[in-house]
Amino acid sequence: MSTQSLYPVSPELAGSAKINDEQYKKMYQESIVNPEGFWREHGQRISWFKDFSKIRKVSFDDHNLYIKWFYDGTLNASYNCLDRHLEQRGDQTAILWEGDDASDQRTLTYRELHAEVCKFANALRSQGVRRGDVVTIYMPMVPEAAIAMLACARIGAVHSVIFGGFSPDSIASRINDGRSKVVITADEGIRGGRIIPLKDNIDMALQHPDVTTVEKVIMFKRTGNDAVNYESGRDIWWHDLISVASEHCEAREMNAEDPLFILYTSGSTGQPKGVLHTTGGYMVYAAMTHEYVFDYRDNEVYWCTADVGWITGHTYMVYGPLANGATVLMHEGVPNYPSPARLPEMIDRHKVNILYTAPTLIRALMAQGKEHFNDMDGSSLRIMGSVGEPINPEAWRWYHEVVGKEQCPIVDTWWQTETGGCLITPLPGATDLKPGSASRPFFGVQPALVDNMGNLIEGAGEGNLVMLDSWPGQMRSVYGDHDRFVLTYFKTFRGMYFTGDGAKRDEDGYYWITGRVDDVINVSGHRLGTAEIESALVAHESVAEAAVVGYPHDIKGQGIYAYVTLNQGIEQTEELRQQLRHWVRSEIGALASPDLVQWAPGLPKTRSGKIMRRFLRKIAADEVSALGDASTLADPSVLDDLIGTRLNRA
Ligand code: 6R9
Repeated sequence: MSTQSLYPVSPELAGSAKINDEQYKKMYQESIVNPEGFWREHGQRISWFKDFSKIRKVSFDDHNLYIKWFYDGTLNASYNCLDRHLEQRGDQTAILWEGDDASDQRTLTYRELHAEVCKFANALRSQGVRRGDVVTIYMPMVPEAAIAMLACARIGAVHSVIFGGFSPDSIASRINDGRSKVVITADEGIRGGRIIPLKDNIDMALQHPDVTTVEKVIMFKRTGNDAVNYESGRDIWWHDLISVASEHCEAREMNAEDPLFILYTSGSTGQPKGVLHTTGGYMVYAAMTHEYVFDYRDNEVYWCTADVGWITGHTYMVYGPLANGATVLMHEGVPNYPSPARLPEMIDRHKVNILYTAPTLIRALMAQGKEHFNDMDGSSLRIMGSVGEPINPEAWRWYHEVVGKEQCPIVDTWWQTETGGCLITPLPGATDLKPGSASRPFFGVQPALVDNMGNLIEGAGEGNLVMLDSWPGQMRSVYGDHDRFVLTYFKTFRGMYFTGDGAKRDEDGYYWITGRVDDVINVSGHRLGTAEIESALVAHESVAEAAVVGYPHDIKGQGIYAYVTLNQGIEQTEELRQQLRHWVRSEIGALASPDLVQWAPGLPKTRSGKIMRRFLRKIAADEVSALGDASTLADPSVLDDLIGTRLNRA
């Protein structure tokens, strides 16, 4: 890398930040050489009911796999986010909320948030929710989403948050997998001026014949639309429940390894899996990474634009910042609605110090022009973050220059639902930045690159990204299917955690994530399995076969390109193409709807019938001049046909 593309740590931050480069190197070294001592100390950053004496018990051996952290300690996650702050910062704002319509503003102090969580925790108990029960949360971005999560944690129930963009079918399979008895939702949500029929979606999901466990649906009144269905006996209004609930609710003493939540995420095969996180290690890791990665300081206003339905919304909007006593800005809508000026306006209105967002938003803002930022003061802003997908250097520079006025370091944080918190990330006072690189590992994290045979690659090079050892925030299992956990993450490369990503490492030891190496695509930072979309497509009566790949998309990072073979006698019409896009939207959710649908009379297959996706990826990317060796295809002529009718042309 040339030094021109290096953005060194500012002398001011090197002097004032919580961690400078020298400290980073020293602490990183210690975390690897003496993990027991390192984590014994840092485990203390959260409050324990009963202190731990055991630090870690880990084996990545696929025949005998176990991962435990702080495992004889007891604690409560909600206590850590609320009770322990009351004395010091009871009157400090915990959640600063702005509605989709900017005239809607609400604040909750730590004391108020604590009271609301206690009331709702009692309400959940009154509905029969017990320790270990899975509670499904399908909520808009309102403080009650966080209240619901923390209330579950308070009584030892396990929350399973479903992103508001998922369809009734997707909700049904998640409820079913978790065997939830209680669902928490709202009448409707509002996002970017559009109404989201949350309760209608839940009603439809519950009509699904497979869904038999749900007894109660708790509904928060957001819009107050009278037309929303209310089924007496099953449905209960949130406000009715809390109006009779006590503000006193002791936080339940949980073991460090008791489950805290499940979050569904897509992989390369099958249905989305329930990533299981436990309490102690997750909380330590969430709090610690939030403090160091954002150089978070007391009393700062911190804004994470992620939806609570994703892992970023869990770790860096709820658990990490609240454990650290931060003031969290929560926004109901999207940061570029009603215009791109919404983002700078919100930063100035709330004097935001730390902004954490996604490359797809930056690219969308970039496309709309920097003039929307002319009136921005921006002087409060100190640190900016990026997450969800690789950030291209152009977007990085635009973010740095236009949003950060060249004053704010960008932490490009690489991590996954499975990792619980950031694994590869710059630290603002320690890391010289290279646009496009997530840079170096966080404390205790041991990334490595391996070739396809599993051989370690030393020095500068490129390969599959793996982790050689555990960190406290690591997922512990796939809910209800531990074998799938072992198979998915620990069998590809024996004795290592496989991330599913590819990466390069440069001469300085910086990591550059190149993207997924499996059949997962990343659309606007949302993970989707191509297999899920394919199975939705083939479930349509007109479709015989489908293959889905990602292709480069200016705003979304990747778009969804579907090759569809229709059943005999079905006509290839524009109408059917639209129908299929809508079909996938209703089967999975709008985020999975294919951008491009190409009719494919045949798909490139080997003689044994395996679809050769690398050809399909190249055609979708409009890279047709060097397709590579097609001699193993059963019928190489299908390629000419697909190339001839390809849809994404320069
Ligand atoms: C936190 C989150 C995980 C996948 C991951 C990778 C991609 C996330 C990234 C990044 C490059 C970054 N990814 N952050 N790629 N640079 N800074 O996004 O979790 O939804 O599970 O997605 O996202 O491919 O494997 P999740």
